Amino acid sequence: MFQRILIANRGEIALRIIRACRELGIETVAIFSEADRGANYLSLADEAYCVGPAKPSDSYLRIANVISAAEVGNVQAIHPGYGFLAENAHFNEICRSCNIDFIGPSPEAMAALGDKDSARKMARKAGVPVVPGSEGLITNPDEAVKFAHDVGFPVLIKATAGGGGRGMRVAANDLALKSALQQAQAEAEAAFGNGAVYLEKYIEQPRHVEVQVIADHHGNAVHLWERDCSVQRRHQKLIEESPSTSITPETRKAMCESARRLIQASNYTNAATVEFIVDRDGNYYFIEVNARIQVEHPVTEMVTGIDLIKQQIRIASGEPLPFKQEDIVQRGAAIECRINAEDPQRKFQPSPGTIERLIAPGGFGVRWDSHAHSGYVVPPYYDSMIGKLIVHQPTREQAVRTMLRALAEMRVEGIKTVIPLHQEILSHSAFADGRIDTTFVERTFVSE
Ligand code: MV4
Repeated sequence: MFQRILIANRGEIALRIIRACRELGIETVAIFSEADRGANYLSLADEAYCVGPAKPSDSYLRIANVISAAEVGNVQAIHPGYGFLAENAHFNEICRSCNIDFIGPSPEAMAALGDKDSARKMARKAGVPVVPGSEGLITNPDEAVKFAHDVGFPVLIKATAGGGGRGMRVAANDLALKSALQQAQAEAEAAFGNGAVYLEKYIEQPRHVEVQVIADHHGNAVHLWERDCSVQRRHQKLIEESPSTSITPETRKAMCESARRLIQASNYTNAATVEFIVDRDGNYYFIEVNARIQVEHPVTEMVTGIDLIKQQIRIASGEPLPFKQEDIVQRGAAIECRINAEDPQRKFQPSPGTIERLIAPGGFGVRWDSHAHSGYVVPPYYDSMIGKLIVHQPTREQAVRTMLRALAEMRVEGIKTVIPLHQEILSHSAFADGRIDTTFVERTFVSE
């Protein structure tokens, strides 16, 4: 097992990893930007080094600075958290060349599944349903039109280097497709340095269901069931839950086993999330793999009782998985609300500044993962999430009630948050009935 690791991240996930390490008896080295200097969670690490100015590209994303901190801090491994360098195969490779274990997949597996076209091919090979679409990359307009006629309009153009909704374009007819194709290629080239695109049939009002998988270095891969992330706005998830209300028990089994098979067939190790969309007829289709721990991992931890961060660290240090697939039970219902410093009344504009007063909820079935506190200053430079409120109860109905009780207890003064929106969503009959898809928030709570 490692004696000392560096956490290449900030905020709640840095704190989450520090906590796991403390319980494992592992020393931690934190990093911070000038904007995060003096933050309380940093004092829970054994050491902390400044990696540069506030701007992410000058600090948390600056590979040379992060590696320098790891060398000075004399660590054996780096946990990247989510965002920043977490899915950067180049950084991953540099860690390897510096003899530092990257707590995540190999650079090769990361690159292979990070490229959407290559991930799609691997999914097909592993017998996982993918959205009907082009066999591979699309290079000319005639090819695009041919595939669109095969699968039917509307179609979606996706950048193979994109992800999380970036680099997508819908087209409804031949003419629109030809011009959208050119635009999509140019945009992808500018945004990702890779203009390659492929086509999929456009699935209308899909639900977003993803499967957590972990794999060790001994050929074992298990899934930890699914999370439903359909409650989102502009590709920003707001609420995640497990189990999903969008699928039947048969679909759940098939989808989770599909995800596990894909990860195992890809020689992938550590934590992965396999994303699917579910159409209105209940068919599920693979869309992409996220090669990192995700924000919403606590939902899975609550229903399975498995600490995913500790498992990531144990896997990276070479330990075999301590359980088999049949040991992993999805018990009860868990829901997570992301608490963002944003003003839902002003188009979700970021609301940074001083939290004058913060009172976090507690009690049976309530978990609060956050680095924030009374007097904490939310910096304007990073993601606006100040914490995650997670509940776990025997049934979904009870979990909703506990979440509403916890949200009502919570006090955040000095900044705006999305708490009022969460209260509206959780009180809505469509949410209670599980009638939610990825368009629900924008259709129901317009605030343009
Ligand atoms: C789709 C789709 C409809 N049809 N693919 C958006 C994020 C990226 N991971 C894939 N996404 C989508 N792919 C086809 N063929 C609709 C979406 C989509 C979406 C997916 C998951 C969660 C939220 C979403 C919001 C809008 C669109």
